[in-house]
Amino acid sequence: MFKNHFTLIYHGAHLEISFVTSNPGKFSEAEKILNKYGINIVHAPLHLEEKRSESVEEIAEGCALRAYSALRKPLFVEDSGLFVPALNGFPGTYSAWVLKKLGNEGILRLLDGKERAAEFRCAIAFTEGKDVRLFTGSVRGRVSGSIRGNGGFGYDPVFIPEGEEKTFAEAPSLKDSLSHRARALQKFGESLSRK
Ligand code: ITT
Repeated sequence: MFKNHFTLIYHGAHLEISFVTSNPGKFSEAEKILNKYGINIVHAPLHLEEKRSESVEEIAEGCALRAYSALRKPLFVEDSGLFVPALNGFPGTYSAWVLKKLGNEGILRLLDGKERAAEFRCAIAFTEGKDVRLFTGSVRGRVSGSIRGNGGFGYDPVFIPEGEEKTFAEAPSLKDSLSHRARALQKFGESLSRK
């Protein structure tokens, strides 16, 4: 059913790891970074129901366990979102839904006249069936004044990472080194390649 899987040499044997996500943008970023650790990845495009929580860690953990019940093979999932302190953390773990309903234009409207600091957070949850291991990453920055750039996905056209002037969508290569996802994936890749 799923054509794409990670293949990793793990204790001298092949370990197949599926990345369960409905988001192709997440998948291609993960593929690029994990390949650097010798982990070949591909895709289990399931959409998992998420429990309500304000914590990306809690959501990722629950999704990993649900995905494992369905697939019964080593896998990881990832939950992420944009957290804006001036909006009390909104859209946070509701980021996917809010983007669908309001778009980036809506986020810009909500922030009109407000402090524009923002943070992307990501939690990766990996399981081989017994326990769940979490790897987190975040990046601070600000929401731009307008929608800029065509690269990336989601909120990339309105997010400028700290110390930079371009949005992630204008300079998608920035994401490989300093995005919330890149930082969590680096920890994950290092941990798996140490085994
Ligand atoms: P899953 O199937 O993996 O859950 P999803 O897109 O629904 O895919 P989430 O529930 O984790 O993923 O929602 C996170 C949303 O936050 C995502 O849809 C984007 O709108 C936004 N987001 C997360 N990471 C982002 C990034 O690197 N750049 C831009 N927007 C991002």
